[in-house]
Amino acid sequence: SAFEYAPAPESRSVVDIAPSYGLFIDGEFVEAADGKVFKTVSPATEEVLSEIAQAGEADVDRAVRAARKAFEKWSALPGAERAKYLFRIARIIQERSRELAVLETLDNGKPIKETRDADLPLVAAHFFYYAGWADKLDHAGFGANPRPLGVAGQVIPWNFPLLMLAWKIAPALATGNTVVLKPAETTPLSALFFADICRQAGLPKGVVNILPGYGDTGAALVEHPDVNKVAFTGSTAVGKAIARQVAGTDKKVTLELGGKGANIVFDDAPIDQAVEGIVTGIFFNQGQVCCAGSRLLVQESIQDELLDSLKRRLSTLRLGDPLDKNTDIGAINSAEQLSRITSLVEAGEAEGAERWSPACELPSSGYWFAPTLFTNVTQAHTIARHEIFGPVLSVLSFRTPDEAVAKANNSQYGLSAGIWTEKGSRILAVAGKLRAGVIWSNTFNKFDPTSPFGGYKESGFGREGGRHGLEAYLDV
Ligand code: TXE
Repeated sequence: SAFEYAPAPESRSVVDIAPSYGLFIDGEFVEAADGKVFKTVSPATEEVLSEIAQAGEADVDRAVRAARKAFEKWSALPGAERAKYLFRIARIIQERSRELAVLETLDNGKPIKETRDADLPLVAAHFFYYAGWADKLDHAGFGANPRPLGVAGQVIPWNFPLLMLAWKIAPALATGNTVVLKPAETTPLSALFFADICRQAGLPKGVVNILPGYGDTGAALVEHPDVNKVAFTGSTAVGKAIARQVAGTDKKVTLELGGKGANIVFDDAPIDQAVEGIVTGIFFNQGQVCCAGSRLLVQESIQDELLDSLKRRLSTLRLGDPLDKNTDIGAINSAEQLSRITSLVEAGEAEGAERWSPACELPSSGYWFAPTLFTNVTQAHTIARHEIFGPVLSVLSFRTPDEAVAKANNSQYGLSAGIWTEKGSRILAVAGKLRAGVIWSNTFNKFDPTSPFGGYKESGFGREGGRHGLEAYLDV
């Protein structure tokens, strides 16, 4: 039977959510030109959190104009001056991190343990890191005096709302561009709080504009003739549509799309450590992670032992109130995402894979999915090929390193992979053959602003993070 819960009132009161929010254009919160609004709900309870202005084409135009006007002065500022604003923003994020973590958990459904210990520290770290580059662009290896592109139109998803904002906005501002950003329709709140932080930091008007809305708002932004650079993170289908939309224009584009990461465990791997890495790889953020290790490739000789340990570990995971500090598995972000996960899991069962979940009660309201493991999976199965974007792990086995590499690379995607072995030489040999943008060894889902992130194949192109992340925002 399902259980009822009320979110812990104590942590809920950390953040003050207004009943309604406007669009953030030219330094002001304003209504949409056509007066349209939509609601954002807590996926854990389905409680309405706030009513949000929904940007239409006229608002996109207004925001792009504001960004264009601001670009003249912002791009002309000495890098050291831009750095001061970015450092200020980074410090305010740190100061307000409790509030932001609770807000993000409410709007997204992910456990507070994650927003507090992963999302928020990384968000601040990205602003600090790119603040440091702002006055050193001549030394970034792109030749003397690289120039900003102009107005960046940025469209982000709902799985790491504030972190994706940081990945997009920090390098854009450091390099002297101005920004119009569209957050995802299910998670607009942290971007609107960020707008408030920009005001608090005294950022000049128009440098950052935030336009909540749906896909049509994103498409209008991508389409706008005065947008010089498009940065998108989201589904491969929309990424392809955007690539078609900008084809033949002078817009530069970077796309960060889906994945089907292989987590490869060799027979000499430290099993306990590998089990932790497998769990982090697929259950972090309920598996709604583009670089999730959603395919476990395990060497045949240790498969039984590893699966026993993994099942024992999964039985200890706590699913429930995302605001509870002990929660490991929170809510799925939306009813739509839950139904996508459910239908892919049903396909897995229909095609003959064996489904297993630990005993686990799901709350009676909100969007929830139990941690799920599939064995007897073949490479042809839907659940081995499609990005599920949920807490669902498909287990496959291999005998030799070459077979592991072949199976790992047998995907339309190429975003991430993990290698678990005690042999350093094997890590290097296998990593060299994997077609994936990010490869972890003996760990998974570790992020750092100094390191570039991005995909091979249909996982997209361009890199975010690190020195490479600057290049996407510069004419060099
Ligand atoms: O993505 P969308 P959805 C994958 C994941 C998931 C699936 C669908 O597999 O199950 O995509 O998720 C905006 N022009 N990823 O439907 O639609 C949209 O408003 C411009 C992987 O949520 O791609 C939102 O802001 N923008 C992923 C953003 O695009 C458009 C993260 C992402 O939404 C648009 C999310 C259009 N035509 C989902 N249509 C990752 N790479 O991390 C929608 N949008």
